[in-house]
Amino acid sequence: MDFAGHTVDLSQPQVMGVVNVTPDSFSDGGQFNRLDTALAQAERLVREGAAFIDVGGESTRPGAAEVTVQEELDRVCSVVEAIHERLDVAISVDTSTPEVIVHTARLGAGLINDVRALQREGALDAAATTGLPVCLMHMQGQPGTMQRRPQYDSVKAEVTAFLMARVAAAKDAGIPSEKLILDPGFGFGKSLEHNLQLLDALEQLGALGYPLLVGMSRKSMLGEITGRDVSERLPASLAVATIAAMKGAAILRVHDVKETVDAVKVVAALRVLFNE
Ligand code: 7PJ
Repeated sequence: MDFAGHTVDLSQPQVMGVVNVTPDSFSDGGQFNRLDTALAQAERLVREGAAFIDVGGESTRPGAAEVTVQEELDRVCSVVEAIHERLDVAISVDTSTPEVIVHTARLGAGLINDVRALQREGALDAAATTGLPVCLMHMQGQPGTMQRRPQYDSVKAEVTAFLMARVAAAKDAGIPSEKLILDPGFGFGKSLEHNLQLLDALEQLGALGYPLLVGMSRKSMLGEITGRDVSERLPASLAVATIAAMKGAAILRVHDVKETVDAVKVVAALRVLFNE
């Protein structure tokens, strides 16, 4: 698939490295310092083998506060521009905001990664205008409250129905289906059991015919399983990344790129052997 001039082979599992430009990750503030730190982090992740760098300026962690459009533009645009100028990598922008979609596309972004699946007013048209690929993710509820009491009759059926409805909406807006990537949204309005049911059903989600992006790196579901604090979730993150890659995930969104690249190399080697 083409991401603004960067071709990435999605028939093999690829790694997307996360670069957060939210105040919680850059608490000492200052625009230059923030840009510098983000760029250094992106450089390292590319060296470690990331096919994508995902830049996000809105914290979507459970309980996070909302940011204004201007604040999000300020945080994200300079980072996207700097990565585009200096690094040879596909840039993903983790945003739901039409203005951010349009501006970052002009600055070199290659993928729109929207945890709200282009449901914000104007987002479908903004994304269609850019001509870029889009990742549509499922979320139940809103970031501030989504983990309070997530409920489904069948999480697999509901996530599938939601994603197919968003695919239809994207196509209606003029985004061709070849440019769509789907994500069940691990941790976004889901209990541990919901997350595990979705991980188990990943192959069936893949059978919908769209590349899958999955993000489970360091998430609280892994804390629930292992009892580990966020700083000690690398082994569990590698386990779920490996499982997802074996079940056909195309893109693994992670914080620990170097380690995850090794894990997916093992999966890819096995796949070559069996000619899948
Ligand atoms: C995801 C994301 C994810 C996609 C975040 C965190 C929360 N985008 N952005 N999928 N998670 N597509 O990293 O803990 O799972 S932010």
